Amino acid sequence: MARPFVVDIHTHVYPPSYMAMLRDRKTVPYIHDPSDNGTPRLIILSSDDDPAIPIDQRGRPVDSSYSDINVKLDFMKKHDIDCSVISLANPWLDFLSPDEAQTWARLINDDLNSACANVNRAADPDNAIPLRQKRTLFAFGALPLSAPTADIIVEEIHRISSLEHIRGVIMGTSGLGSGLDDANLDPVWAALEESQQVLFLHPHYGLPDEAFGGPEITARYGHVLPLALGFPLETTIAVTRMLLSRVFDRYPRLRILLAHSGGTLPFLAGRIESCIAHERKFEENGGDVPGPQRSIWEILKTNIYLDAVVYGKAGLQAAIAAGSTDRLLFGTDHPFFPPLGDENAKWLSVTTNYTAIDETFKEDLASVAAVLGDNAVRILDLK
Ligand code: 5CU
Repeated sequence: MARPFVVDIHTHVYPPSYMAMLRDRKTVPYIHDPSDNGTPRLIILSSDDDPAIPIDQRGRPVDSSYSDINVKLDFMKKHDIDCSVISLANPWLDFLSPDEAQTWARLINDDLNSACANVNRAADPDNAIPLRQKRTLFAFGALPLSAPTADIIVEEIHRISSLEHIRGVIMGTSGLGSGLDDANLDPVWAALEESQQVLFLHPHYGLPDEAFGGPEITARYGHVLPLALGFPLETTIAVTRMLLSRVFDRYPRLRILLAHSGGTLPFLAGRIESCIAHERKFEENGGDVPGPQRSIWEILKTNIYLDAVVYGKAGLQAAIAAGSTDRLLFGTDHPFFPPLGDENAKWLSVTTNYTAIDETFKEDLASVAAVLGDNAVRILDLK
């Protein structure tokens, strides 16, 4: 039987222009070049910028895997990935001043589109080879969320709809700065719905250190608490705020891909639904605030797609039970979570996700193929 076609929909880059911008900065997010010419350090999470840690050791090493498309292609080859839908990594353009957001969004989106075009042209100069027989790239664009008006964001959504290799947008949970239940985001939801672009929703901000016992405790365990728990809860909270503010009632055709299998959303959906059903504030229960009209269960099956970046069968089963097999998409989170030992080895962060898919579907090879690539081809219209 032929090997399944594999699409990685969760794989990040910092284009060289973005790396240069981070190098010019001295506050998070920034890149620090050690004075001894050692490997540059990437300081992107607020917990990375701990003044108690010498600056040459803060954050994490940032090598060419973050920005060099050839390194991405090598990684794809090594892990049998045929097609990647690359996206700018966090914190995207969130931190830019209002006057520079639009320029950077255009630059980054054009850079991403050209990077895909160059790779795709090199793989198939005459565009004659079927998608499944070559190694290709597509991309999610970035949005100028700090722009002075929502019109600028809407304009970029429409502009990138016509870029050949862009297949949606990636966005964090802060929205315009006040979260995703902000009514000022309505024009953005409307534009995404109208263009039917997939919104890849990804965490960055995590939870305050206090949620983990304070900054000392967070620092004691490195990235484990912010990444293992802060990221998934951030996503869960963001989507729940969208639900409660009735975004999905107003924009019932939104298409949202949630990172890390939806954080904890599949597992907590029943509890969220139950708390809504028992909330006296809502009109349905005698209060004066309109509550959400569509259930989270329905939204999980109609508006939401989940990636399969959850590193275990239990998480995948929750994602399938709450969503469905045909809405689940393979991803790697490259270049984050590289091997800490032998750098030539296959990445544990990738093989664990492959194994979880195999263990979940066993002999059901059609479902394996769907999650590994066929769903992405259909949902993102890859061709
Ligand atoms: O390791 C990390 O900090 C991250 C990150 O920042 N973004 C991401 O997508 N994955 C892991």
